[in-house]
Amino acid sequence: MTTERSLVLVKPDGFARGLTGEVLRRIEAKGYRLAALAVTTPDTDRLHRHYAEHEGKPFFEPLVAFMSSGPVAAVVIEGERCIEGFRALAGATDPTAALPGTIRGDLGRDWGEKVQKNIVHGSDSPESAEREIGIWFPEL
Ligand code: DAT
Ligand code: MG
Repeated sequence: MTTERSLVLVKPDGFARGLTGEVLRRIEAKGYRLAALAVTTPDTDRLHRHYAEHEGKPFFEPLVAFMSSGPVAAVVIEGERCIEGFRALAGATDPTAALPGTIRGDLGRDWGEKVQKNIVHGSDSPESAEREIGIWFPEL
């Protein structure tokens, strides 16, 4: 058994479209537990820390601007290999290329040159998950 935690975000596009429930439904239907849940409009300082690995890339500032444009749902999920499992549920980064059956493939579409709307974020490794959970839920 490898019980893990992962940090999931329902991004401003998904939140504004009322897809938070649908994302949570898929997480729970898979069998992962919700360990923490908060709705917040993140400030740019938090997003610079969250996306530190992408600092300096051409899409970094547009990404931070998009992510701070409205409320997001921040969720800590728990379960057996849930980091890899949620990434599989989310699908490929580009929602047009993401396979049907995935969150991004079923529900996403828009991938502009600057603003990317791919509905969800999910941690990509145990190290990222613990780092990101610390940014969004310092009390955990
Ligand atoms: P993921 O969210 O699938 O983990 P990532 O960590 O590589 O993808 O990138 C974080 C976010 O940045 C991604 O959800 C959307 C945006 N992004 C990534 N690559 C991009 C690119 N080449 N052009 C524009 N935006 C990009
Ligand atoms: Mg990533």
